[in-house]
Amino acid sequence: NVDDDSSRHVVFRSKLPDLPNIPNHIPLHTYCFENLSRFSDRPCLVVGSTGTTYSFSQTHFLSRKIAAGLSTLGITKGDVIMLLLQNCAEFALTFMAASMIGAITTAANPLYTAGEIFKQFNSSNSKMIITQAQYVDKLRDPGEHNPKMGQDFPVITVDEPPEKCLHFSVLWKTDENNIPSVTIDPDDAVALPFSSGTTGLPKGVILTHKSLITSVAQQVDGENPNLYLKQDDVVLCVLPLFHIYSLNSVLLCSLRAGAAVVLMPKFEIRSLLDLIQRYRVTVAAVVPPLVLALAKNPMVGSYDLSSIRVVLSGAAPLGKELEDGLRSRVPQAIFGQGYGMTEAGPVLSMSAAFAKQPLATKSGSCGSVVRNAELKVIDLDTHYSLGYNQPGEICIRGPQIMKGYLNDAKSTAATIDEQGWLHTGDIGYVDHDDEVFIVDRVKELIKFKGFQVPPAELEALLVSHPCIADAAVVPQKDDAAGEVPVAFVVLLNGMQELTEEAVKDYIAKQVVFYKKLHKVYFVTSIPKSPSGKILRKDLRAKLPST
Ligand code: 4UV
Repeated sequence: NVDDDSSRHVVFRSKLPDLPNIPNHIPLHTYCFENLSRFSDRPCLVVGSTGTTYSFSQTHFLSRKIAAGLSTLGITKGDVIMLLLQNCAEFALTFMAASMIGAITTAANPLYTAGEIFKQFNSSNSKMIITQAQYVDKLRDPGEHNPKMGQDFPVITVDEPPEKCLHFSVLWKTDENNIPSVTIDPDDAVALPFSSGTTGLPKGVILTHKSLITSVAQQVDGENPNLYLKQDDVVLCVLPLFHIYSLNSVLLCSLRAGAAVVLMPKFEIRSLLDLIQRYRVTVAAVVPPLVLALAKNPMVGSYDLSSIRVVLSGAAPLGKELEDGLRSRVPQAIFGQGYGMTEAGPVLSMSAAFAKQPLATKSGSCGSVVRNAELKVIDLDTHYSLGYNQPGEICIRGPQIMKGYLNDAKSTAATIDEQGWLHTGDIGYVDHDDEVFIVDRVKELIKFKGFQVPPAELEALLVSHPCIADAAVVPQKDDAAGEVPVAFVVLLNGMQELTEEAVKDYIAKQVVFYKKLHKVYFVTSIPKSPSGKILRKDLRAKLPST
């Protein structure tokens, strides 16, 4: 599976045969609902806590109604709407609805602070927010430069609407036949997740109809799908839909394949186990901290997890010990990893053990590159591509990758090169069995339990403190979270009384829980390259145990 030409261009391809045809010329919703008639009465969205179930035909019908409703409220093609929701049926319905009218969804963590929400809201030029009553207070006092809710943009809640908000039912009052007819180009955006990529602040990642269809097809389509989902599968949706992993590999893949999705608003071990047992979950998409909980929590022993046939872990490195721990709890399940990056559409590689005709895979591998895509590993200095077993930066090319960053041509050009290769900032290698192994990360990004923590965002907040002259944030290894952010801080002359606690508090007030600083080291200067880049490696080397 290696093409080796004279220009030192070593390209790795999937171990599974390419799909002869990916229908990525149609809109995403048409593609996802294409096979609807084969399973229209089967369960599609199952609200775990209440048991409320929407069949595929109901899901399609309600998405159409909401599409008409969004349009009645003034949302038109190219507009962005923001979802600030825990996992719920309304998330899925609204995402599909937006696609139907050519609108774009940007989803954010509902636990974000007002500052974080408005950064994304403004940067994406969102036109409305759909959320839950409990998060509305954060939107009420947006500060001077931000738009005002109710006045500048509507806020819709899926539950009892607080003052100045509309109830979600406004969206399904319109006749579904009133969906405006829009022409959707495969290169039009449909999702706008935010990611800091290899450097800098979070940016809007333009995922088009073509990108997401290609990615879903690479996983679940064809005679020998890489991720074989069947109509009688029950897929666990505990990972947040506002992150691309769950949106793509759980929701969109299940819609396409006709599998049911059991929605869980947030992770809590007892209810998770209860849902797995009650709904006979067959496919569990998880992240390493969830594997840890399943492998170690004594409660697991009292639940029946025998229905699980596939466990897919992704979004952060998974230790072998953890994997073995979970294997002993669910011995019947096939266990493997997926490797994704928001900008990559998102899936780069996935375990071929999940295929319809499964292949043997090694523990620790992130699977084989997805079908109809090219992966190469390049030397960081020479940029030559490397052969088997040689670690370097992983690059990916194919119709699934992002179109680019929203309004940021410079960052786009720094990430996707002229030949169309997306540079991941991950260091890995491909072994002789065409399996991808990730060994390190050269990009700044910190991952706390799979959540993105962009150092540049914390550094900008730190230097906005009146007593701080300079700052750098780097990851420190952590057993429970994988990595946690820690800061190196240079105080302004004469400001020496600023304490570690005060710095931590200052940041904690402005960010979601997983971006909080775990440690602050006061230093006299931040090491930088001649061009002014922070020498993060030098700082990481100063940390205990790394
Ligand atoms: O941009 P992001 O937050 O995106 C993700 C997406 C992950 C997945 C995983 C499986 C899927 O099926 C899927 O649809 C999406 O995490 O963060 C991207 C960075 O996270 C690290 C790596 O540094 C990426 O560049 N990462 C992601 N997956 C893995 C990983 C993994 N399996 N092992 C190690 N690091």
